[in-house]
Amino acid sequence: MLRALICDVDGTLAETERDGHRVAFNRAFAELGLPWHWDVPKYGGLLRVAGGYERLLAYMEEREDAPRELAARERLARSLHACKNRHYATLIAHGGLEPRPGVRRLIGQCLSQDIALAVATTTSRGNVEALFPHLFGTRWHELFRAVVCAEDAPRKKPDPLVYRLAIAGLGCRSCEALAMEDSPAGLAAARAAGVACLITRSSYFDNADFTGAAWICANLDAPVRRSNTASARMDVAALRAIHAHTTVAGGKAPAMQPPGKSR
Ligand code: XBP
Ligand code: MG
Repeated sequence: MLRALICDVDGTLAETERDGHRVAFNRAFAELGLPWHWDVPKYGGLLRVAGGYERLLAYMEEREDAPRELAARERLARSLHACKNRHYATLIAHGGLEPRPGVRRLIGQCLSQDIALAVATTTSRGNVEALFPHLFGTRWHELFRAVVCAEDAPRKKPDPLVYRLAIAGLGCRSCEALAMEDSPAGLAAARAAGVACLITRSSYFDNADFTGAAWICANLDAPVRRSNTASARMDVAALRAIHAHTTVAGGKAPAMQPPGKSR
């Protein structure tokens, strides 16, 4: 039986990567006087590395003008990351990010129909605390039974740690939860923790391979049609139907996928 929905943040609840973190990284580069710039496709490639700090270190590998010594690189990455997170919070405060379609609706429906909510994210806690009041109001803490962030799970996705901690925080079994993700690393993390996973495609992972997902949709307002349910949009009935027909251990992908990728 479905008891909980575990939500990824970046790319899933809002397009935070393209319109938030990427923009904030570029402001941090400028603030620290670096001639570095991540355009939309460049940042897409860098997303193969989970974690903003780790992403900066990976980028320095390809830069001639990055510090040579590892310790100096780490110092610079720490400064840039802290600066980026400040710019990210400022950007949100100025109304730079909105929830993706259907996010607020589905969260509300889950709460009114006894589906507990948790967050499982690779992003830093400060970024969640900056974003969530904007997405869900100042009492957002009351919506989520567990909020697991980078500081809690230092081994980042695709490692399953963040999902294991979310399951523990929820107090349910992994087979009683459904994950909601937008990336292959997130899908792998959820599945490795024994949690079936619904994919809502974000701009950066529009064409990614999501074999093994319990369901794939363009966004939460897209129609859901499958043998055991037909909903105009992703709702609790659809979540329950998708969950009921999923076996993570068996690793089977659904036979059907809704057409279209409109967002
Ligand atoms: C999110 C991440 C994070 C964000 C930036 O992945 O990988 O690193 O890009 O946040 P997911 P930080 O959506 O799979 O959780 O800079 O705080 O790392
Ligand atoms: Mg994500």
